[in-house]
Amino acid sequence: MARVQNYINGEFQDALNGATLDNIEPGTGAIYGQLPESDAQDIDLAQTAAQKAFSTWRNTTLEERSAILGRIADLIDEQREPLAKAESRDNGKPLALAMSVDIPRASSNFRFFAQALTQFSSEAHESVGKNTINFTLRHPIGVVGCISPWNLPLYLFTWKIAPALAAGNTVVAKPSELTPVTAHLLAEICQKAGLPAGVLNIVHGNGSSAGQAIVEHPGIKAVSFTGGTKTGAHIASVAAPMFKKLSLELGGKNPNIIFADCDYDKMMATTLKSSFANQGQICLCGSRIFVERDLYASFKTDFVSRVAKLKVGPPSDSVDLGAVISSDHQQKILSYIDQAKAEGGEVLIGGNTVNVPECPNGFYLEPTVIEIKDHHCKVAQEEIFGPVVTLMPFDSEQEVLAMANSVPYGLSASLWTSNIDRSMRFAQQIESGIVWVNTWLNRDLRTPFGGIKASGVGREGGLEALRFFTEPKNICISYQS
Ligand code: TXE
Repeated sequence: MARVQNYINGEFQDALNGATLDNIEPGTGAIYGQLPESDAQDIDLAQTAAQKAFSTWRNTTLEERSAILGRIADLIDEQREPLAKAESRDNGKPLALAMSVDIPRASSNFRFFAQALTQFSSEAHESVGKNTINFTLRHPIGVVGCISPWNLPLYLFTWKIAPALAAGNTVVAKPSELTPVTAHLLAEICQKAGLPAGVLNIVHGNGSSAGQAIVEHPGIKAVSFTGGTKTGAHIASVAAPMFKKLSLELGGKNPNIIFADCDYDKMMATTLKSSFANQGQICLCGSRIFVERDLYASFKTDFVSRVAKLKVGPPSDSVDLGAVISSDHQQKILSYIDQAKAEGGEVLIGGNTVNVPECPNGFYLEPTVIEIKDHHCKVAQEEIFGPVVTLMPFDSEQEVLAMANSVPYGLSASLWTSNIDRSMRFAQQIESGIVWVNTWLNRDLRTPFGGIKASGVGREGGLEALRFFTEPKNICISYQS
């Protein structure tokens, strides 16, 4: 494995305190490397470098900025295979998924914002009859913090960093301590692409020390965070009194609502993915499946028999599910399955660890379907973030809408129907930031991305992200006619 180091002011270095954390490979359960266990000193060093680089980077022409970000995208494409292998090993996800989704999306993030920055413009407002013109400048904020989770490591890391850099900010970024490797490889790519020293600084370490220091640092003016809802609430409590700009992309407990008039084959193939892709560790997974009663019995039989065919195994093999991220997470998921049984849920398939003979200590779990009687049960209300879905029938639109909206979260929802009127009624009333009709995880990077309720605050994506990473300044000029 590549030796993971901090990347500060264009140089690779260990944590100033010399401490390291072990990096565990989910597929084998073995320690396979170390990463710096950085603390506030390293964040301060990174912030100083970013502050120094800011005045030059913000004045770098749009063409030059765009060219550098475009080169980063090209280099990610060139190194797709080694990056995908590193991501799969570090996270436990199937290699094919990293090859087809994670790494291509990381390069798309850079390419998209390399182009978007050349199209970003501000507004002018002429106060007609008052001899006054207003125009609004959009300036970069300064040094910003980007903190990302382990489930889609390079995908989500670049989803924050690319717009922050495109808008002219300099960045102090921290990937998850559980998946540091592709962030380290990204630093090498940025160096090669000619990103000036100090513009992007990557610091590794635990959330409670390195992450917390980013949020607390008075010289880091905005924080973009993706991760758990509890962590998001804590970050808000630290950052809000400092009046930092905050974008919080948090958990989800998304409904997948299936009507009898849907395109059955397309729905079934997509529902398998929306339930179990990335071992169910995507905040957009449709973990609560509701099926119209007329279709319920046949759906249940077909779905369970399709789930039975999913292959779980070492992420480097041709498998549908690899390993979950950690032993702790595996135990947490299993405890939810126990809780579901205690609350009267029936495990239709799965529910156990998987013994993979060549990797006996890996963190493998069976894809699990639980039939529930009451949508208020814990397993249908709390984010499990694993290969576990609940299944329940419904009789009417009103009933399923009430059940769908009954959770604290509001990130995304999927609806399967051929009735356009119904899809519009749902889209209007469902409490979520994203609604997919007859599709799932279908993303156009120009569209706003984010949730409501406990799923977060603010939007990422397209111009929303460039607006987040800039501060508007209105200039009002009165003139003599
Ligand atoms: O997230 P954390 P974890 C959910 C999912 C999962 C749960 C916990 O339910 O089980 O979150 O996952 C950093 N100040 N999602 O433990 O702890 C941390 O180091 C600053 C949803 O990984 O929130 C990491 O880089 N930073 C999700 C990042 O925050 C702190 C994706 C996320 O860690 C910090 C992943 C602090 N005090 C998990 N504490 C989604 N919505 O996509 C931690 N961090």
